[in-house]
Amino acid sequence: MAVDKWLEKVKWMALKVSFYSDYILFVLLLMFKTYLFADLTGTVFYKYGVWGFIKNVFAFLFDGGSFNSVRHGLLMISLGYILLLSFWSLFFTRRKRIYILIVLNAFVSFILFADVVHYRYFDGFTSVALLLQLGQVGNVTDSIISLIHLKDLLFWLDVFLSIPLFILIWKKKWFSEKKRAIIAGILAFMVGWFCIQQPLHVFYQYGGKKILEKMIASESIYKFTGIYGYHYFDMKRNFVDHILKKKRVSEERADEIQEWFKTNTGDTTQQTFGIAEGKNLIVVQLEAVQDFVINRKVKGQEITPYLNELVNKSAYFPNFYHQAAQGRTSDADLLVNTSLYPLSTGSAFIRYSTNEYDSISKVLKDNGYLATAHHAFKGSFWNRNSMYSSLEYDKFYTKEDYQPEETIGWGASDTDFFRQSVDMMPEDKPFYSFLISLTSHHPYPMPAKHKVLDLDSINNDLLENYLHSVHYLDQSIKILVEELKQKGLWDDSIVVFYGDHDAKVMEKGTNSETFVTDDKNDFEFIKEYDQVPLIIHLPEDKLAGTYEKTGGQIHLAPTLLHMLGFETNKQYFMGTDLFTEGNRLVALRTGSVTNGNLWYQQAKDGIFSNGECFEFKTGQEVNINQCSPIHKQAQNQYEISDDIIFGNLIKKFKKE
Ligand code: GP9
Ligand code: MN
Repeated sequence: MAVDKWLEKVKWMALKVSFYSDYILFVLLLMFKTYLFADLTGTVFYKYGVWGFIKNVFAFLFDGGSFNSVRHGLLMISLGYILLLSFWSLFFTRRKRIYILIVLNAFVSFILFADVVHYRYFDGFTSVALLLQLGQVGNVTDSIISLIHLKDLLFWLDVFLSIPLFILIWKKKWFSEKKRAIIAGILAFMVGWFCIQQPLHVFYQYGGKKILEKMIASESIYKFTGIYGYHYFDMKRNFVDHILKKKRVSEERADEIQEWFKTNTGDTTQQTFGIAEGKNLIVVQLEAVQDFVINRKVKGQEITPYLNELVNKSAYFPNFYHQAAQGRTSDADLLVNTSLYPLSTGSAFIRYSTNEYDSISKVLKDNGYLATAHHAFKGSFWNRNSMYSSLEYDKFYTKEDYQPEETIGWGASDTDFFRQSVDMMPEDKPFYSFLISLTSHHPYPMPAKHKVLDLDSINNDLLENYLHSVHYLDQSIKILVEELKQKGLWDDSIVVFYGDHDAKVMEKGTNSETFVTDDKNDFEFIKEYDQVPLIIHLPEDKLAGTYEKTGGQIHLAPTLLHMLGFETNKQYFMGTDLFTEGNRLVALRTGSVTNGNLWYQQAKDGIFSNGECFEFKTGQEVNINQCSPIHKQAQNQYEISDDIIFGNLIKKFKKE
């Protein structure tokens, strides 16, 4: 009797399970594909092997109740996303549900497959921005085909196998099951929700929220949330910026902005216009190099002996400022190449990479130059793959293109990077090469053999390491210039060096403050904090000298293009030529601003009257109201720049 009852129960259970078998199979298949994805890309939980992967899913059952292995391996969160993606299919009749699951499976398989192929070629995963730019990529079909491996077909096998099933269900009436699984659907949703929220909650405690907000690198999001989570956050970011909170700029405002450009920019100077006509342009963005290292000695040793020599043969701007904000390196890049301000939050490279921009590369390309960008790091970092496609570089050389003999810190040593970049520069054609160095990246770890200066007297580890790495960079720049000379490019090019942003080594009240400011007044600290060197070398050392006037990264594009003999009044560049008369207005994106006579220092709370106003030359504090006009000017400029980016106005202006 009891046996019969049990048998009944088992039968009942089997029936239930068989009713959900399609859904269970769907979840299992996608979990397998999640693993396959990690395996093919060599990321996160590939190290477990298939068994290890499965064991990890259930580790919480044996592991003293701990969910850690599940969380760390991103299994729980991936399962959560699969459930949330599909739970609603359970609200349909079984026949429809199977159709839905087949389509969802094909859709996810396609995304995973595209991600694997993309990862092999570019590092990083596909994104909404990259999909929107597919048309601009040019003909890469051949290289895509060569990147597909046989094992990738595993993503598709079940999709193909499900096609006959699809037809079968379509044709056979017996398969049309009318029952719905509402409760199971709600349950799948709740489990999915928990599987996502629980690990996210833990990640947030380790600073995950910031990483998710900034979305600097697709891989770091993936490490937090798995591949489905990454796509979710990428889509969310795009949805918020481009649909939900899209800022519409009125026609009137657009006209007002165009008017502003007519009266405020586009001036040229007889002195430098066309001074380097027909020459190449090589721009080198130096990671975290601040101006205080130039001509600075410690116990008689120069920190940057080579740059100190170079400033004497070049146009050197000691009162030059970085204007980068949260987007750091990418912001400096935006400022220099597009002459627009960075956004106050996030990076325009990430949030608005598919916009139309005016840029050095575009102007030069239109005039027969070949434009290349070089950075020996992942192409997906700061969303450069997408942004550089918008800036229309002919080629972006990334980590994949360099074979460093030595790696330091984040990647290829600057010496290797510079040497190999020179090899990549074209022989004929005038060209524009934009190089971004990397070795001197915070926190500046340098191998002992590169710590050649005696800096013990400084008594500040971070600052010492920083100076060692800047010294190393200085010597790499020497090699770069020698290589350029050897190739006959030094006197055939404008070569520009500038620092991308502050180095985060200056801290008030510590010996780093005294080191940098030489015990001068408070204003010295403020000024030095964002000062980066600008060194422009022209063939035959033309224009060599020290230019004390103020300037910022936003002014470089018009300055350099004018030297090459190109007018910029048709471009929407917010900066103006650094060689025209007088000081330039330098608005830092922190809200501080100078015009060379006054310096407005923004308070942390952003309230104007809580800030400070200084006389630029003397460092004397003056009445705050004196700074009101430059503060207003800066605010006006940020608003114009933001509207251009939020409203993709350059595209609109160019169409008119
Ligand atoms: C990495 C490099 C560093 O690609 O640009 O970026 P940062 O952390 O300085 O913004
Ligand atoms: Mn940087």
